[in-house]
Amino acid sequence: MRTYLIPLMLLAATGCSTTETARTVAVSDVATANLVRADGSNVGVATLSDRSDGVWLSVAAVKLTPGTYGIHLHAVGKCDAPDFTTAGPHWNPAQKQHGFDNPMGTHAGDIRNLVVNAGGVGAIEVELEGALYEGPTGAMDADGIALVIHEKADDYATDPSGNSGKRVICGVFTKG
Ligand SMILES: [Cu+2]
Ligand SMILES: [Zn+2]
Repeated sequence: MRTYLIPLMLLAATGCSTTETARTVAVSDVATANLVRADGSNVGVATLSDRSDGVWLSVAAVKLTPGTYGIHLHAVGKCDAPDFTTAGPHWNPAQKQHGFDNPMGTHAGDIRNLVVNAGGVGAIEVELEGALYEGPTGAMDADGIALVIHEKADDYATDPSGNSGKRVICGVFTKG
């Protein structure tokens, strides 16, 4: 009888320690972006969420070449192929310089490099600290916002673009 009780107690303790606490996050609005290459092929999706705990960006991209790539929010919601220059510079409502390692940085649109695994999948979820979702200085302002993935890694220092090369993938965020 006694040897039978011990494993039951252990099970109960394990059950308690692995129970996840549900965290309530209110979402006011979500904007989504289809991520496309210059040839129009779709490689994934990004979302911008206006949440009670901040503005969050999530990206899930597939069919990419394994590696590390610069990824930013660019100031204009316009992705004209083939070079996607219509997306404008990095989103920068606070008039800062580029880069996490730049003492004069960073742009609100600066994001840590996207690491694409051996299966060709690159995914992130990050809080855009201090960012506003909408309004004149918000992400979803009058001229919108776009996500851009580049041909090489961001060096986190070179102003204004992190020396990450060509714009390879682009997506315009739209509400709803
Ligand atoms: Cu960029
Ligand atoms: Zn930047």
